[in-house]
Amino acid sequence: MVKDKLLEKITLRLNEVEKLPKMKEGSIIQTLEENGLSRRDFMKWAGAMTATLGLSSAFIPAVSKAAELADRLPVIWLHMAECTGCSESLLRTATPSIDSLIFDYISLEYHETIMSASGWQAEENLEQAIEKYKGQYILMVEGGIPAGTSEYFLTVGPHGTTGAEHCRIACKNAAAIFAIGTCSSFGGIQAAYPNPTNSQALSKIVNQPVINVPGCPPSEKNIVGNVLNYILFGTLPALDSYNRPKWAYRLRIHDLCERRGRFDAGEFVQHFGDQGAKDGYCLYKVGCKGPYTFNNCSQERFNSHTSWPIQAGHGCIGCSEPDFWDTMGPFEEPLADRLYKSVFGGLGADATADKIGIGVLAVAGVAIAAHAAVGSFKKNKGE
Ligand code: FSX
Ligand code: SF4
Ligand code: F3S
Repeated sequence: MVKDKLLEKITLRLNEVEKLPKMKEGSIIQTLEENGLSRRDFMKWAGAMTATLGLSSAFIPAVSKAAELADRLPVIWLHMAECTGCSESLLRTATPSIDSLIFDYISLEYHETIMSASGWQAEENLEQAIEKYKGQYILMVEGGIPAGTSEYFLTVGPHGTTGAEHCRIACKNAAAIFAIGTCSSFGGIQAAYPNPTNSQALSKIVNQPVINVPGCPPSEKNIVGNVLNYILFGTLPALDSYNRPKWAYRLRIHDLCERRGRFDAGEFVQHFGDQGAKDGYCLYKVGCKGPYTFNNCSQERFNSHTSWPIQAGHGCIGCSEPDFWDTMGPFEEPLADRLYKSVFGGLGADATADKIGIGVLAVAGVAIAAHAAVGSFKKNKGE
């Protein structure tokens, strides 16, 4: 019943979006075919994306339709203080994934990395895009934003307009605003202590709702999924207390980790390069912050779904959490008794990870929870 109502709502919304003028030549299917991908690949992708968005298989046709209509909603993408890793992760790939091809297919009206215009012409393009698509465009902002009396640390274009001012102007007429990457969501590395440029999150610069899509960088699925989600629903998705869409950030890395069985069995890498590392043991003792980090990396992975940090043999460094540069380091040591304040607040993440363990950490100063204690007990016994 609820499903039918939702499907009906989505169908109405997609019909409305379909009436908007088409802004690209050809179709997404043609684009995919030109890149050696078939309709069958596309439907397989739509199935996976539907599941990622937390929808049942009854929604697959709607999700594929939303992808086909991705050229109807103009996107303006601004760069602030950042490394451009977010854009790069999506765009620079030898074998483009369907996600990155869909991103290509989206009507990117303004994106400084990939457009040919520069200087006055670029400024003019931005002004025109904002004017022409007033109230209709999706705004994506990448990078931290120097604020307050430090605004001038970031000026963009020949007028010397500050980054913060660019954001304020572009946000004013946007239909939806996404902070792409941890820098734009929470300030990022620029905001790490002592934050010399007073870099801030986009949500601190504007008084409008901002959907945070953190990660340094976020996966291509999490970026494209947000566009599709907006096409499907036309409203804000359900968000957690850090304004991250729950469909992507509701679970901890630790909950979805392929090494979780090793954690539960007390099998830990003690040093990089040891036998445990070769055998895929848990990386907690060499600094993994998966128990404190909310993201879907193990499911979506990076570089066209190739791999993700833990699969590659390094612990999660907590890159989708606020202030992770300051609070999660040193990256190759456990947090031990320095507890990280998660979305659950206070001891939340640790409490669910292992309450007893925290007691052990605090009292004995040992690096990990009861699992670790049991693990080393077993090991010693074995030895
Ligand atoms: Fe870089 Fe985007 Fe990190 Fe920041 O990412 S990948 S520094 S989140 O703003 O380019
Ligand atoms: Fe995976 Fe890290 Fe949790 Fe170990 S601590 S199970 S490596 S997320
Ligand atoms: Fe970042 Fe951890 Fe994923 S470091 S990329 S949130 S595994």
